[in-house]
Amino acid sequence: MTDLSTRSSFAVQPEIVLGQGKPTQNRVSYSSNPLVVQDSIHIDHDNHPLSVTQLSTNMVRVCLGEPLIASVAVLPNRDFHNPAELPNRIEWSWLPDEQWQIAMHRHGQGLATSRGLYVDNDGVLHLYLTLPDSWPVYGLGEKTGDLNKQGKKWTFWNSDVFLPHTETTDELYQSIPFMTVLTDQGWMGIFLDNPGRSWVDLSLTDEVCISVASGALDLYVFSGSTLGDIVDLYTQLTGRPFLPPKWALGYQQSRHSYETSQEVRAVVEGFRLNDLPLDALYLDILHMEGYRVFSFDPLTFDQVPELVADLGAAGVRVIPIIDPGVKCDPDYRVYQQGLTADYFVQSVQGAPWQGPVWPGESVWPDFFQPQVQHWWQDLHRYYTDRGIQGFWNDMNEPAVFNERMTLDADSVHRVAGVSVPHEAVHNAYGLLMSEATAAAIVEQCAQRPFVLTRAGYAGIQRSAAVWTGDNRSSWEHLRLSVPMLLNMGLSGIAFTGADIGGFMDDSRPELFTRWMQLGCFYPLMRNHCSIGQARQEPWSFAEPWTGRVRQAMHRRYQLLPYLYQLFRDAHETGLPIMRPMLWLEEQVHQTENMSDQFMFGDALLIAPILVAGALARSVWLPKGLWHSLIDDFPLDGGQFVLAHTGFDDIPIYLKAGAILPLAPYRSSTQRIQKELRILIVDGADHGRMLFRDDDGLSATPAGNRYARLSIGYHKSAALVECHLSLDRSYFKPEWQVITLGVPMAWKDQAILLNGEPFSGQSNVEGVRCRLQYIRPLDWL
Ligand code: MIG
Repeated sequence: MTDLSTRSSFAVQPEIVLGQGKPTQNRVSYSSNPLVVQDSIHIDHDNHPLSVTQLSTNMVRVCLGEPLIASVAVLPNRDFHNPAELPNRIEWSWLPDEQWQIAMHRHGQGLATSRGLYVDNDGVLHLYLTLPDSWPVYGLGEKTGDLNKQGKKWTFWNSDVFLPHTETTDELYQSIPFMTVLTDQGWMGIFLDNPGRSWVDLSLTDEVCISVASGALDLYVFSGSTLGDIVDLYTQLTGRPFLPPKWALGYQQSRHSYETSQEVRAVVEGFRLNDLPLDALYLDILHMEGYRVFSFDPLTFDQVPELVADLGAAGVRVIPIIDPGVKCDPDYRVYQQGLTADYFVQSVQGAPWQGPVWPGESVWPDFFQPQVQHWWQDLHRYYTDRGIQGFWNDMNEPAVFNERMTLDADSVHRVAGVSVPHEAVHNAYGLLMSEATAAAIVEQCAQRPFVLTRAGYAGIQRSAAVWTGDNRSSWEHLRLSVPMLLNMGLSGIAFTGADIGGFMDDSRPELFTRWMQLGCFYPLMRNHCSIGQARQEPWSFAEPWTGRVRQAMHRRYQLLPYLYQLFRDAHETGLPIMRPMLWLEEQVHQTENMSDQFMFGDALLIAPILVAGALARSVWLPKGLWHSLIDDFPLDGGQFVLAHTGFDDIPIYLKAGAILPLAPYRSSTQRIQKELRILIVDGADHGRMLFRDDDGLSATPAGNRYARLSIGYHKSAALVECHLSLDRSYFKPEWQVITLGVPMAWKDQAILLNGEPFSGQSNVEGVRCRLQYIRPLDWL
């Protein structure tokens, strides 16, 4: 049939499977003929009108039924850019037995199909699509298990799961019903936009069933040549990740809870005494007065502005936790205001819906109303007036200490003047809270926001970083974090991390050290631990462990310019920072479920040690040449290698020929970075890189408002020509020296810099430029 020889073709296979709905399900049949208008198709139906719209060459929307609320995930923008040349026409056709097919066309051939819609006795809508079991599936947000999500039924319902997260755990805090599929002929993406309860059932044989409990079955289907194309399209639709302030890329320390300002000061001092970096310190729920949000306990946290200022001078930001539950207390201003203005979620009877959470009986702001978001945003002045510039949103699934673990299904949100039951919009709650929180920072601090959230929905990447909730101090949870964070990255959320060291249970020296060694490659590097568990500040396990931990933490700071570059790429293109090995699309059968190693950008390969006692592990090296960071030894890729490592480090490989922007170690991103290091990894005869820098704090730079440094090199038998050009006209970076670190192997070669012999010292656009022969491990 179709000519599918090229990788760039759209690839939902046109295979129709008829009549397999469960007996309790009734097929929804469409008897009228479709109305076709330009690039869209409509079919009327009393309950489930169907519309298909081509949004771009690579994107089609199929909506069955009417959405209950305007999407909180999808941006109003309709100007999509296509990453690849792909089919450009959709067509509708009836098939025998009232089945229908939606085809995206390429060379006139049908390529996409569905076999119909069913509704079961509970009113749940199910749509079956063919999907061979051999096509691996990625994404689906925050889920346990391996990288490939095939073979299970996944539920989307934001839940506070305190029990250990295991392979059989399904619902977690985030709901991102978006998956990417590696088909026979390229990549496909499917995004279900429904903020109520939904399911993606991949446990069926050669098909997927997508279901929604309420509202519309609103699907976006993407096609692309690469996995990156799909993530690009999805983040065009739902928004790119926000560009964080530089400080948020530093090391962050948390504990439930640092209980007094004295304790906070002592912890910060511990970092200094132990020569460890720190950029942020969290205040968990015990900072509040009786768990009232927007308060400090006056006995334990007096003189907060001084505390925040002193920590600021030490290069440390203070990040308080904010939960959505507002204590029912007639003498409490937040409760009074919300009550008077009618800002809380209602019960069916019309009074504010009440339930128990940390402060006792509480009520929940109805973030679906813009005026409630504004009010909440304003409340943050309590903190921003005290110098605080970052926030932590917890319990925003929302979590309630009742049997349902959340608000009643029939509690009422008012969305654009219409009453909507909580059940139908539950998963959007945390996203709307985080948006109000991010807006507070932008408005009140006039700088980039940093919000860390536990709950979220598709689009959460626009406003918040995400951590994976209450993990445990166990090797299992160390391992679990890798595929979970990789799939979150493929679901549009670039800024993620798991609690380093583990939240519940006591961490142990070896586990903690291995976790820090991995955690310095989490986009979010945050150590957090529960009340009542053993201390796990980085020095808690004494030598020789602290030294090992220190090395990992220092490395994080040396890598910050490279990491910031990755964050900028994520912000501009949606690309994840942690990438699975199959991202490179080589020998896919080998890498399609590789859950224990990953790429950190495209220049570093990280193979964490995930097993107790292990001093060696096997590592898959993709094609090309790779330099082990431990011994600077070049290895040929396209094979597994056995990497020996002690407790001091984990296997890390640098891609031959790569150029990495690095920095000397600093104890905080707030300490001046006098030098920029440019590391050229041996093994290639040419390379190029563009590095852009800015102050890392003021509102997201657009257009030209960066310093730009471009670096290139060409190597021939006897000569290396390097080119370096710097444009500081829009921003003057704080570094005054650029050190070009070149391979030892270049020692017997003549090196030219911008056409002149380069022996050691030079000057580029008023910035001193030096040459150094180094091994990567000298700088990392
Ligand atoms: O009911 O604020 O996941 O990070 O330390 C538990 C106390 C509430 C859950 C969060 C955790 C936090 C804890 N919170």
